[in-house]
Amino acid sequence: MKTTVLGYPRIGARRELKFATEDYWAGRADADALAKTGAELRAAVWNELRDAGVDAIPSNTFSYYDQVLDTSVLVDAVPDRYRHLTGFDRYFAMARGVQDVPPLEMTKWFDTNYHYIVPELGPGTRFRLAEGAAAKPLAEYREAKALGIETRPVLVGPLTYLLLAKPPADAPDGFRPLDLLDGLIDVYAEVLERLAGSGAAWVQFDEPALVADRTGEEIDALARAYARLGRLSSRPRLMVAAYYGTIGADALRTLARSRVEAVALDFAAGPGNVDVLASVGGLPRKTLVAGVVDGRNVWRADRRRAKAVCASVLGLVDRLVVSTSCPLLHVPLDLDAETSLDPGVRERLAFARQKVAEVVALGRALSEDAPPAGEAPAPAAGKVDASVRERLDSLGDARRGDRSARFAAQREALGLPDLATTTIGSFPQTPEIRRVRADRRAGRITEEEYERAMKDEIARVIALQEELGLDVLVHGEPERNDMVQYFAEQLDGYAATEHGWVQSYGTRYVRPPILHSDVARPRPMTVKWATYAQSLTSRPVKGMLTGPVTMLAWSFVRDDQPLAETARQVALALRDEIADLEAAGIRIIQVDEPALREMLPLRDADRPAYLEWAVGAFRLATSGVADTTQIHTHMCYSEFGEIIGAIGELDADVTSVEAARSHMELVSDLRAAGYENGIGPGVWDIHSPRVPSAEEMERNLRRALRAVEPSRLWVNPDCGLKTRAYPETEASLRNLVEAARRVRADVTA
Ligand code: THG
Ligand code: ZN
Repeated sequence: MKTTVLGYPRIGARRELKFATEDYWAGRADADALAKTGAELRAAVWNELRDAGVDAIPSNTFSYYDQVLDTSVLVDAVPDRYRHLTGFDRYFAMARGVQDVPPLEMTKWFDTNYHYIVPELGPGTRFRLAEGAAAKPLAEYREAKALGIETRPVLVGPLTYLLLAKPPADAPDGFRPLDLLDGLIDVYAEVLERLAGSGAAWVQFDEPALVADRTGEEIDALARAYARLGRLSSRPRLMVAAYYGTIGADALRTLARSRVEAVALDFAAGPGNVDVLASVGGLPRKTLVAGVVDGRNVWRADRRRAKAVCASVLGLVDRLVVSTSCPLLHVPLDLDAETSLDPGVRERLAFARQKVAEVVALGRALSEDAPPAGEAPAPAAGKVDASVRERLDSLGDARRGDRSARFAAQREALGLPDLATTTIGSFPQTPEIRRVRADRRAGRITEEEYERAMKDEIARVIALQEELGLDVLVHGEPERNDMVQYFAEQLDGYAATEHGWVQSYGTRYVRPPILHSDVARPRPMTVKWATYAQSLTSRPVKGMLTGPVTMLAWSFVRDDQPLAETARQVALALRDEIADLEAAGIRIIQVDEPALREMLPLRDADRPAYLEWAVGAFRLATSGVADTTQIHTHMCYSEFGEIIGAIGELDADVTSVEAARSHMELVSDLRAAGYENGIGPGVWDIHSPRVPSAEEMERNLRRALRAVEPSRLWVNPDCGLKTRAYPETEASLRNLVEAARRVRADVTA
């Protein structure tokens, strides 16, 4: 049976793309040097896939920043503010902005931890095929061909591209990017004709938008788009890939009736695809590209299960091709690069390189002439911790007592003023702090020296906050790199990688930890730092933790038990940590859930169940404390939409949110959704180096006071300060405290 993969990591084994790009940005290297690194990385991937024995090799899966941005450049959807620039400078300006020109918006790609650059499409947008290197799918196809490798160019599908786009702020009401479909199809048609002219036999259109709920109108657009492309007299064969979930029956029926020659479905994230396929009568006369090797997670494939899926759909299609479930963009490149993984964990894992080998092996095993082979054993399951399971069984559904009783108890115990001031947790991570952490990792300093340096930094940050006059202090988190990584390193059941980088956006990558077994907390994780900070001041110091949902969202998670169960195990570890913090005299504890919204399922029907376990896990973590202990949470986005009701259900005593850019609207939105506890709408947008004036923050606070009483209004920046520098941090916090004082004087007068 033939084999393919839908895409491959593009960043290089040693993150060559990151360093080449950042060198270009810093002026340390020119455009030719960056282009040369790009060409080397592309050639390495094509050669690797060919040598591994993959039958159909994709191209145009490379990107200097993001494949959606590449598409905008391909079809010349370039807003006027970037048109004075050319080449890489135009491209990167769209992604990151330049002096006075803001970048395009960036947002999360479906339910992954990858972020794309949002196309800005208005009524005036005129699509046109770009020339030269900007016509990237053509250029890459020819580049591979010149190396003797035949490839299948990958394009962002027209429907998905338009559904991900947003109109500019000045577009007339009612305008939708989808209105631009016909013009976009003209350009895609030209791309197909040129690819055919160059000899391309196939193209792949990525349409992950088809695994979310779609309206009848959107399905009509899908039908129209592929009908027009299908009718072209000179074109490659068309494969439409719908990954990250189960395709809608109406979408699949539309594709089944179209002239598209192949459909790729995701049998890892979308087990429902077998039924949908049967319900529409299969894909007679078409090829099914069966995504049976999970492209989103790091587990070795269960060969028997993969074969069973293939067998169950064989009769429904004309031809079957074995594939990964989605592009391999979301997994690290190579397990062999890891030297210190526990062998019991390692044998359960497969990264991108290993997944390619799995696809090839499956293809061979499924070939009719393959000799019957001894079945590889199914991958082992995670280690069970009986005491964790027993405790979780006995805890059941945990929640805190009456919220107004808690409010009164905390007023009394903490003695905080109205409009209490605080920060979100981290303080600037100076080069010196990063160096101390690196020195410790490399063994250049002793554990005592490391601890001394961290304590000195904590003391400095506490003194600064006292001097600024903040009411609730933080220790500043100098000991933490990535917060999820920091906690994962200290929990049983989690493994860390050395080189397992995955692109998050542009040149920013993360190394998600691997949650492989039952989670337990062998010892306290943050108590030492928090109590040291508290020993230096009489004001309350907040303990800082990362919530269960975020701990899962930014990790590779087990697939041998429901996510909800894993979430409860993480929650139990946090519950114990919170109990230890409380016992050590920490009176306020913040449990951040920045990823609560990110994990929201793509389909409406799946959302209530998700929110139920997500909220339940948060409550399990936070409900063990006395009424006098105050629980805070923090979320870093301004569009709450679907989850606004769930915020109230979390039942934190105080919730801080990003609100600086939306002018405090969120405060009344939260109240309208029934949220009655404390609110800290960020009054300083920390994503920009700008120092907001006291007057500006004062205005924001007065606006917020229209929806919330002074005793429940908190004054804080809208996110942690680790990416900021000290000069703007001090100046902004000084203004923040001043703004709170002025408004407080008025409301208490
Ligand atoms: N942690 C994790 N996932 C995340 C975020 C996070 N996903 C969403 C959002 N935050 C993504 N944002 C970033 C921001 C910065 C970086 C990565 C993702 C970053 N990475 C460093 C780099 O690529 O140079 C490496 C960091 C490191 O050494 O670990 O700066 O906060 N898990
Ligand atoms: Zn934040």
